[in-house]
Amino acid sequence: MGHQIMTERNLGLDFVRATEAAALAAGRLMGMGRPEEADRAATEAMYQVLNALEVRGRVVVGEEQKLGAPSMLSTGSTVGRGESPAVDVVVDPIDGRRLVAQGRPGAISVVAVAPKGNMWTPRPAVYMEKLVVGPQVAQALVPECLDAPVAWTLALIARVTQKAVRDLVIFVLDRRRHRSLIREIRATGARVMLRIDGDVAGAVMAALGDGKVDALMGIGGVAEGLIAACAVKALGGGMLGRLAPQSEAEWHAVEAAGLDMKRIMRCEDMVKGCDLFFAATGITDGPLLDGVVYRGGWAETHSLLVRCETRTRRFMHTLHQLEPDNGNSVSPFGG
Ligand code: VTB
Repeated sequence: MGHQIMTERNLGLDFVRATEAAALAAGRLMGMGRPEEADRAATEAMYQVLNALEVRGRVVVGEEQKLGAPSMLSTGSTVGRGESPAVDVVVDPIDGRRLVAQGRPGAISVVAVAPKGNMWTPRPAVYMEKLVVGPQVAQALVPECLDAPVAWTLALIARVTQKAVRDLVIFVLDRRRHRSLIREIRATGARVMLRIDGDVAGAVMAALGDGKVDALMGIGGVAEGLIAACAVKALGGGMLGRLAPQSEAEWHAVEAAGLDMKRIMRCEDMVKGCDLFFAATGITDGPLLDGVVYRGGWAETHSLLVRCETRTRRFMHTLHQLEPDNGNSVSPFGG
């Protein structure tokens, strides 16, 4: 059974090497103003590690639709050299490539993995609406929260966490489409954490429930949404999601594919069961994870690996020996 195989071998530890490799490759391009190049380097490094694993993996949703170019980790790509276990993977070699290119905080590399068939396949959708909260609020989260006035949802979060509304911090992507959302949040007195990219990290911070970020709200990428659902589930947080096409072409493609745009999904609708791992490595320093540091022959990474079944959260600080000539990791597979 996939379930036992996944946990017996603790696949998560294999997968965190993929996010480390991607971060080590992307970190070299921090602040260089070349987002596509950073993305290519991270994707290639991640692919190499994933492809060397003893799994039969399939990427359920890539970012090619949004980025307009296919990669080795596009939707439907296969990874791994094993026959089993058969797994679904969802990856984002860089969540926040503009953050990397501009040397801004908060870029991370992420992977989530579950037994084959357990992940929602939202293709050809590109955008979705998301609401993420921590474990304390998860039980109180109701589908109405997605359509209710923001003040109502924030009052609910405040009540459950025993905070005042003005104590709350809400993560929102800085986009024109979020203007009225941001206005509504501010009108309640709650505070807004605006970021130009990186809503997977925002979702993870909200789901951690440590009180620093109380919720994530707004519309972001579908791939990031599915990864977030995996992370949130593994962390015991709560999430609501709904497809939110941002162009006529996307709307028609989603409709033609028979996907339900009205359906409000919870984590369980996006990823089944709890045989699930989420791994993330910091690329640039951020509130969730520190970024990559290079020191001549060595590089340091900081990662988070969450296993859903046991809710174990491993925070890993790893030293990687680098090749003297090219400054890459000694092992092409991330050490
Ligand atoms: C978000 C953000 C990502 O895409 O999901 C965003 O977290 C949504 O798309 O880092 P738009 O940028 O088109 O608004 C990213 O920015 C990655 O592309």
